[in-house]
Amino acid sequence: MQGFCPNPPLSAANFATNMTQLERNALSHPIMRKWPASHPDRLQLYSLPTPNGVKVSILLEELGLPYEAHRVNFDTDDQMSPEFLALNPNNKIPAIIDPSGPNGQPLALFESGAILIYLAEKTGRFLPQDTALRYETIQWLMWQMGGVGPMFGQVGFFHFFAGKEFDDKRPRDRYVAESRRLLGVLNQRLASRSWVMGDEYTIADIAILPWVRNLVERYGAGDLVGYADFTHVARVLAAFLARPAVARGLVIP
Ligand SMILES: N[C@@H](CCC(=O)N[C@@H](CS)C(=O)NCC(=O)O)C(=O)O
Repeated sequence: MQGFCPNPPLSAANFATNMTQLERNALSHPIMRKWPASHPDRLQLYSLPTPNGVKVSILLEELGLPYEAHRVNFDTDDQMSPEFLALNPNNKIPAIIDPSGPNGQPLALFESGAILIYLAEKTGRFLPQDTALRYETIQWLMWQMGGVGPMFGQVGFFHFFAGKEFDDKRPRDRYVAESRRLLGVLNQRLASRSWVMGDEYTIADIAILPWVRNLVERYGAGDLVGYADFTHVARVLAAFLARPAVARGLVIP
């Protein structure tokens, strides 16, 4: 499997007497050199509490799966290190290694949407079993991945991060308008529902709501996008943030 190498494992944990072959395979990944696994039998998460990162930590907390979280520090460009790039050549968090993936083999995975689907399918939770409802959930998850994440992220750049210094406000305004449009779509969807999929809380909520929180609370773009108009979004975000697993996941790792 690409990314796995035959180098001798470096962690002392490798020499634990009752280690399975599976755990040895997972430990041979280059990323283990920089972030050694204390519990190689557990799912390994490489992340940071950003809106994309917390999607996975929140789902893991909701699932109660045993896992080990490693912090990928952007201040020291950890995401550009050869060890991290061996797991995600796209230099972005979150990424995981599941030592007991499909067919009992380790599975390395990046892209938060793919990780959410994988974990939901592995556990049979937070993704409806019914085929049509399952695709509807994935549809909203993809809506977040293709729309909400990139657009809200650009609002963050042009309003909160370095781009706020730019005199020309046209790029900012373009992303603000698109973000407002997306919030309107979500508001309409939630007008008659408790969660994106109705009564059932799913990975679509776990993908979308951390981005809404970030836009308003971290980027401080609430007034800019007219957040006060989106009362259904605000109601559902409050319900989301009240979940104990969400509160825990938001600060991991
Ligand atoms: N589509 C990706 C986006 C991941 C992403 O943009 N991660 C950001 C943090 S939220 C990151 O790692 N940035 C570091 C960099 O670009 O160097 C996903 O959903 O996993």
